[in-house]
Amino acid sequence: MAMSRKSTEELQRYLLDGRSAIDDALDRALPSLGSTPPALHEAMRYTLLSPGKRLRGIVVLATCDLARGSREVALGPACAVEMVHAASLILDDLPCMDDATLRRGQTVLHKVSGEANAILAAVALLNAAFERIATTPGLRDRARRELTQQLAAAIGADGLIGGQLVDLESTGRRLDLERLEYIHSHKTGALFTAAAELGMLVGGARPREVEALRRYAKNLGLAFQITDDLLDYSGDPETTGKDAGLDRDKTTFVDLCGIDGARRLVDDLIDAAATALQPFGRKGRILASLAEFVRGRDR
Ligand code: GRG
Repeated sequence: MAMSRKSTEELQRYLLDGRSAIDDALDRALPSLGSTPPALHEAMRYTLLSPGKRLRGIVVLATCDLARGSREVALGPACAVEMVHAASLILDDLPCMDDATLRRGQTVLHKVSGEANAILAAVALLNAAFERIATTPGLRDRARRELTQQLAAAIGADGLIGGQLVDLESTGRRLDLERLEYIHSHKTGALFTAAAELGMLVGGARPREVEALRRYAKNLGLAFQITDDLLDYSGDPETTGKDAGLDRDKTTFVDLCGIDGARRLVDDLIDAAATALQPFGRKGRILASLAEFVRGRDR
């Protein structure tokens, strides 16, 4: 469904504000350049502060806003999610994984700092993420514990790491739709779902709201990955800021469903995400617009 001009403008403003609040908070969260050891801090900042869309952090802010939580408090978990995401990009780009050359419009970290420093920077970013959760002011003990647990679970064997491993061992093999969905709901979807869960925990959402927003995030995360497959197939590196054609040896949604079939799948998932928001009425409009943005994204 095409968005009205008013919704588009409102979302653009929300994305700009959210991105700039998250960028500032990320900058403040890390030791400044030149801190010891300088090479490590340079490497951490290189990927973390490069121009990402900050969509996962924005999902934390938007789900917290929906539950009428404090934006100030939500910025801590939003930064944590973006730190985990940046760590995963650094590792994913390594020669032993996707062997990428371009990320966020710049040369991948391991080609600038060497593989060893890139791996260390990724591990340091993961630690910085949990430090954020531990030090975010204004959280009750129970919420802090649950935030820690949700984020750890999203990264682990039943999340990004598990999905990535199955993705790597499936390279060069023909997969069916069920296995492909497993890979992507873990490798990509898990962090979107965690982002929504973190935002709801900060906002103190009620169980029925949590259930609905989990459904929203699950559909959004998978739709996001399918649009990523489409962009790998036909996107423009000038616009996406990353290599095209890296999925050449992998089975993608485009291989299994064709371009039109993959687009239809995205439509179905975005429609399901919008349906999950219906109980919230107008309060859910930013998240609904965000889903529309994912449907039409070119970067
Ligand atoms: C220990 C955190 C950790 C991970 C280890 C390497 C790995 C396991 C998982 C890889 C996960 C991964 C990179 C999935 C791809 C997700 C994806 C579509 C990334 C692109 O996201 P965008 O477009 O990127 O939101 P920007 O640059 O805008 O942030």
